[in-house]
Amino acid sequence: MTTPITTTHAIVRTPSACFVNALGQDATMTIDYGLALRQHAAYVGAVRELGLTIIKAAILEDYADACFVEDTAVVFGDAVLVTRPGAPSRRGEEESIAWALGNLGMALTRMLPPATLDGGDVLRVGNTFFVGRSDRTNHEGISALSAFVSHIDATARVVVVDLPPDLLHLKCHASALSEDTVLAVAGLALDLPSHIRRLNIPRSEAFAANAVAFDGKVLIADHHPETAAVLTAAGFAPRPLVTSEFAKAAGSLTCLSILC
Ligand code: CIR
Repeated sequence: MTTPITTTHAIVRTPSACFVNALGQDATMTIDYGLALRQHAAYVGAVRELGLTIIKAAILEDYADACFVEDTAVVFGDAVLVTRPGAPSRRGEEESIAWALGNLGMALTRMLPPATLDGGDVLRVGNTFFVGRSDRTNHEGISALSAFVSHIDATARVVVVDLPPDLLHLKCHASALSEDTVLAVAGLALDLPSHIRRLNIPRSEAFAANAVAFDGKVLIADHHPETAAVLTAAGFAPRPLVTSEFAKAAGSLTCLSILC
């Protein structure tokens, strides 16, 4: 059976002042915290306009990367795998996210050591889960994901994708636009089921492959005209958004929310 997915909410978290110390920054760049707050507020407004109810998780003063909530949970229907993030400095972020998801009545499964997995490595398309094996997501984390999904849906499939060392997460280069459509950088190897439609974008616009989609509307990174054209031609409504301060910390659009 395929679990019907009903998405109604988005969990987000405002970055705290220590966001300027977030992982993944290029030494030549500096995060402007005031601008990051404005961009985050615009992102939250755009997600709300998609039609989702916003839940704000507690701000964490001591966690530089805590705004990237996606990495702390994998949602499948009304069940959640609370992850153990791959970066040691991020462990603990998941507690307040688990609390928020539990408050929504979702069934929580906890990932235990030595497993690590970042939600940014998990691309769900229908009941197929592609998972990036990366610096953040290890073999045990993938096993925990497999156990979680098969417990919910015996027909669900987990497909491992080995990532090149320069790719932080699988979803840096692909994201789901609906239950049967994927947006991906051309050339990314994904063994998609035959009923899944794949929309390719050029490598030159790779950053835009990570898009937040709901109900036919798609938030994409600003200044990616070819991606916008591909989406429009396929019947989606792209909405460009500026998230430059988050990109400086290797964050893209899906990282900033958990749809549930
Ligand atoms: C990190 O390195 O963990 C953060 N600076 C960026 C996380 C981005 N998350 C995501 O793509 N899901």
